[in-house]
Amino acid sequence: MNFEFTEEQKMIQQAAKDYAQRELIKDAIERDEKAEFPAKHIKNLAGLGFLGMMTDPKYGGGGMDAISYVLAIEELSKVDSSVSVVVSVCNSLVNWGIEIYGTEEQKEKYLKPLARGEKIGAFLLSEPEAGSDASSQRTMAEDKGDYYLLNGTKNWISNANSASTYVVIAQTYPEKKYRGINAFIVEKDSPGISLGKHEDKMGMRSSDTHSVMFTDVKVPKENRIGEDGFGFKYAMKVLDGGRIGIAAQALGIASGAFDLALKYSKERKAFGTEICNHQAIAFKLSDMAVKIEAARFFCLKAAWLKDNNMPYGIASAMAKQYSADIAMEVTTEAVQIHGGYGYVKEYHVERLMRDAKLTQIYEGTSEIQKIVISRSLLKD
Ligand code: COS
Repeated sequence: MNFEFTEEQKMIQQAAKDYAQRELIKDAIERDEKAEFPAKHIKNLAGLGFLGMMTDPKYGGGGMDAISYVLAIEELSKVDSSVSVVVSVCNSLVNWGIEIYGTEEQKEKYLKPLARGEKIGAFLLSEPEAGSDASSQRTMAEDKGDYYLLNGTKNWISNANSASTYVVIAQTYPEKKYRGINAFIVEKDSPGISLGKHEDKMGMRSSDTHSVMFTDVKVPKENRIGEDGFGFKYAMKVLDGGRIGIAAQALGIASGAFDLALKYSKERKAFGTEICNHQAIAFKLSDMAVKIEAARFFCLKAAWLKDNNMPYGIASAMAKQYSADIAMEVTTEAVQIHGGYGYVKEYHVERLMRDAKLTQIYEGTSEIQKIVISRSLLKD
């Protein structure tokens, strides 16, 4: 076992840290209040190569490994998860699947601009009645010969407005259930696509979340990804990797809140001494640090398995469930350590606590991760 990062991994970690601590922090509170998409930062991060960091350089990406991805997402998420979610969705939910399962034509036309960060992607799986129960797709993709006709509604779509390239999951043969589902690359400006209102969320407020409606949208046959009926497995495989990104995001939120709580506890005095000298606070800090370190190991192990072409679906489910759950615990304690100051916006921790909640919900709730993990335990 080698716990040392390579020079390249350390460089990427530092670049993400520098950007987050110098730039993202400046307007994070304001963006959260206004629920404003961080367009300027996404453009800058795209320029630095983060949106396609894991994609093969042959297709315009950075060719970096999943460990580097975890390190970068953690650093960005210490400050603003509404930004890191764009990096995660583009790399894991959109680029990776097209790179692994797409045709050369699809990679040329769609993956290259995505990997170069010229375009943003979105992944459209969830529906009003198919969130956790992802195989109950109601969006229809009717086979019309040389094109598919898309009709239906997708919900809770990150990057829905800012993306140009959608990957849409839809049902073609309802009688075949999950074996009838397909995945498609759909251009957002196709006639028949309309957006619902921007969701007014509790946390990650400046990420760009909308519902998306499809009315008789024509999708060329050549835009289907993989074999006919591969869409559900495609979505599951893509989510296996996506969950590493969200686990790293939860880890970042927790460690960002911890850093703030540690600093505050060394400055704030009560009963004649800095509050970190009170055991009630010191033990909280210790518990938080242990949980964060465990989450970091989970995230890095899942990434390492992926980098070494070993099965990583269960490891990523464990990483996501644990990291998301401890992010909620750690951010709650960070607010507690700050006392009244923790409850006001200026100190950032209340925002991190609100952001943490979403990591227990999206890309598979904590309960869904337990289904994935327990099924693997009970198999044979
Ligand atoms: N990789 C590859 N194949 C997978 C897979 C994975 N990670 N998970 C399931 N499959 C396959 C199964 O092997 C099965 O195929 P076979 O019958 O050929 O063996 C098929 O997919 C159906 O699997 P299963 O019966 O387990 O499907 P379920 O409907 O029971 O759903 C869960 C399984 C709950 C795990 C799935 O629906 C899920 O992940 N839900 C959450 C979705 C989610 O994250 N939503 C939020 C979206 S935000 S982008």
